Amino acid sequence: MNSTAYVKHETAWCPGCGNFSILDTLKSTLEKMGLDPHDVLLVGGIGQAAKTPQYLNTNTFCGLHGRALPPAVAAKIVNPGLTVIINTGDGDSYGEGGNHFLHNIRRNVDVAHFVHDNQVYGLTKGQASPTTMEGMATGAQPEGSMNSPFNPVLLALAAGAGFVARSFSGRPEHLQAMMERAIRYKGYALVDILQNCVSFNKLNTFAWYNSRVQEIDVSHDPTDLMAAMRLAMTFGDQIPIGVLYEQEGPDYHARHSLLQTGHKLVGRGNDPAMVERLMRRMV
Ligand SMILES: Cc1ncc(C[n+]2csc(CCOP(=O)(O)OP(=O)(O)O)c2C)c(N)n1
Ligand SMILES: [Mg+2]
Repeated sequence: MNSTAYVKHETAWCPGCGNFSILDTLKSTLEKMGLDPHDVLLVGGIGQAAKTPQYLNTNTFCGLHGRALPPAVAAKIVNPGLTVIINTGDGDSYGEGGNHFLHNIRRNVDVAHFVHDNQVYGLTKGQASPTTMEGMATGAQPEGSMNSPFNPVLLALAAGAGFVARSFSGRPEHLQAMMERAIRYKGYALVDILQNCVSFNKLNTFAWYNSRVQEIDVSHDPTDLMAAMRLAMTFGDQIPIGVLYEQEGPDYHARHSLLQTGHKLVGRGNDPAMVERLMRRMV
């Protein structure tokens, strides 16, 4: 593979944004894994995080806000040879896309989902997201967010996700290891990436995360769901980062006999005469 294959494009992010490190780490992970750009599909929704696919020259699709997962899993289902990676924000995937998040965990299509969790709506200038801490004030809610946040990694574990990890944009080596394991995992894999937003989140700053994140001890058994849940619930003075949970199980393709027997849309011949016959039958 040509190591300069993943050329980056100029971004529209603020100087100091955690997205730069996530983009660089994604690029180096894909290169380290030797994945050719034509075998990779990056999917985003809408938001600053969701622009990530637009900044690397591979196959990309940016859909609607909250709706990155449906086209991503559809592409993987019909083209199992693709490595499908989703880059979205906390608002995109935990807010407006909350239902797609929950139900695609159940579907377990083999995709890697990287949520850039800056605990705020960045693109739209600072409204509270589902992970915004209670009381956090921004220009959009000067009296502070009045809702309780939810815990995305705990939610993913409760919904049955087979791979759940947490990382931080300020620890690129750690992040690269998490990205690689998530891409290699056969099934839906979530990496919740804590990320600073210099413009709209003045509470959860780089220093705030940096002084709290701690790599999970090697003694942790990632197949132990209850231990994973305890680590997931630790989010305060200490924030454990690493693979919380990893358990093998049948993915979407393995559960569907038709897909197992090699049926796929990609590569299938195209028969315009058959389409015409079908159309005639409908009129
Ligand atoms: C259907 C729809 N609803 C709302 C919006 C407005 N909108 C665009 S991005 C966004 C929030 C982005 O927040 P997040 O996903 O956390 O990404 P960030 O910008 O923080 O990276 C919202 C509400 C939209 N474009 N489309
Ligand atoms: Mg956000």
